[in-house]
Amino acid sequence: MARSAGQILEAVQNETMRFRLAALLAVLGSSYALIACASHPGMESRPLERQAGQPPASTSKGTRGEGVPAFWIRPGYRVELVADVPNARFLETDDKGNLYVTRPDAGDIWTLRLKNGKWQKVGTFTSGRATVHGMHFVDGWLWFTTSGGVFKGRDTNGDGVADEIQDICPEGSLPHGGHWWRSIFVVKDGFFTSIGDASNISDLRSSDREKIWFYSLDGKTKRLWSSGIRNTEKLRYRPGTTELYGWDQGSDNYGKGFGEQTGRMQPITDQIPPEEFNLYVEGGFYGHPFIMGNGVPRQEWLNKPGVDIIQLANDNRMPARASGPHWAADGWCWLTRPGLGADLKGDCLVAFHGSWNRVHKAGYRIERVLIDKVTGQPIGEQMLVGCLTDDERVLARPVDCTELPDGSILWSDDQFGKIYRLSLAK
Ligand SMILES: [Ca+2]
Ligand SMILES: [Ca+2]
Repeated sequence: MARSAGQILEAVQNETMRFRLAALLAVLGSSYALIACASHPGMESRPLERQAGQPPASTSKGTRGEGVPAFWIRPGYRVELVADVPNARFLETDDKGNLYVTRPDAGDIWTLRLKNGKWQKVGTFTSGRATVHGMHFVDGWLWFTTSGGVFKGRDTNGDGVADEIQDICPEGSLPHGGHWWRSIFVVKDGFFTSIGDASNISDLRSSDREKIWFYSLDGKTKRLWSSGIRNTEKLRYRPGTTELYGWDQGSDNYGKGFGEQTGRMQPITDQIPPEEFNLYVEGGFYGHPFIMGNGVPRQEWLNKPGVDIIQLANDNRMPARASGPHWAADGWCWLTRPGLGADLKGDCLVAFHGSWNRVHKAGYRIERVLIDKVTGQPIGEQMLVGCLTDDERVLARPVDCTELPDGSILWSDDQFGKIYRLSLAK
């Protein structure tokens, strides 16, 4: 049957419509394919997120001294560059105006003094001590650790070089390797030191590792203080109390067993576990390697002989505060003076070294932890200095912070070998 002109026109229109529909479906199909790929392992992880807590650079309203990179600085604060010290790790001051800086790679401790607004090296306190790290100055002695020992030294003629050093725990008497950053905190009748996990999540319950020990002052006897820690690099009492606090670094690659692609697509590991600000009580168990952060079990320990995960979870003491995932809390200090503002006195400052086990970097900052003035509990956090750019470039890796007599703060950066001073802007 012959078709009318109208029928032919309709057929052509239908064909055109079918073609358009097919084209539209093709476009939709490829879009769907793109969406599907984007949520599939092997493709990119989620875009740079603000939930990591890094505010945009444009909101930085603090002030910077000469030579200070484009840090994010909270309004009302100032950061100045005050020393160049390659591999600067932990910081400690004494009662004579000296600043000590450990350099574990070089194996020495530098002594610096303030001259014309800069901290300048006056001597090498001690050398030949690979992995030298934690320090505490008490009653004229600088106590310090290596991975394998605990020592104390003093400079009797003021040249910044130790004239006497005593072995408290001789080199090699503490376990080397793994998390080797040995803490030291000296009190009236002894000292605390911590020994971390040898790797990521080892069951080392029957060894000296993953524990905080309390030693007699001569190092000859020790007793267990706390267990279930992974890597706590610094311990201190909360001012005016004998509450022993420390930051413990959470474990890595939690999501790997669920099928994540490490470094590319790890949405579980990126968020879990948090870093822990722990109140370490005698006899307390803090979960590692079985229980993470706020009570999350690691799946690797399910149905393992000798591992009663429910009992371990029941025994676990929760963090006083759980902070950002993989932010890597190294050193920290209490604010005992009102130098950063009257309302900060009694708070804690933390140097977050920054993540390696996240797709997008996080941490890399000096953070204030607010302490409730009535209860003494940590109740919140606030970034004072951020060391990542908007596009995740690293401007510094903070390691430790310490309070000066005027209440300002010195903090170290081991990536670029700098020491900065944080103070109220004038
Ligand atoms: Ca000397
Ligand atoms: Ca814990």
